[in-house]
Amino acid sequence: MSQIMAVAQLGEAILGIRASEIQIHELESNWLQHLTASMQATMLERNGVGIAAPQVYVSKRVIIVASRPNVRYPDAPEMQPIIMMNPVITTCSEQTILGEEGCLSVPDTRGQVARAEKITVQYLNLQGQPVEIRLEGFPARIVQHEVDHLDGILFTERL
Ligand code: K2U
Ligand code: ZN
Repeated sequence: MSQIMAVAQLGEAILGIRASEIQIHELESNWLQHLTASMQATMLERNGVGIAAPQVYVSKRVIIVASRPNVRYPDAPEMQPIIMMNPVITTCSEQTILGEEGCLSVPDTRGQVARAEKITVQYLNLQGQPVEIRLEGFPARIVQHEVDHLDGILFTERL
């Protein structure tokens, strides 16, 4: 049963610290399943295209990436939400692209942020298996925005 969680707002300490890695023994645990289900419910409730655990007051390296077409990115791909544990961006294209971003933790603020156009990201899935994928465009932007959250960085610091 997943519930909608409160979302930490700009200025709250949890958004400014580095989140801790998920330990192997935590994978496939009940609380992690509940956390990710509740993160997803909260993200959808707030019309987000991504969310990071620190935003729901859990300082752990867990993110959800869920690109879908929206008013700012009408040609964004519709993708199944990807749950990533301990994500690491292993390659970044030299080319960056400016794009509009917002944040569930920074209400009523939008800004142009330069992000790498293409990235490779390695992570553990909920089954604890290592996965490596290449992303570009809006999904790549979302991953970079969410991994920033895990490192205590908000998009407003990149404007
Ligand atoms: O992490 C969050 O606060 C969720 C953001 C994710 C995001 C990442 C990159 C670019 C834009 C947003 C929310 O989805 S904010 C709502 C939103 C959705 C689409 C485009 C812009 C803002
Ligand atoms: Zn954000």
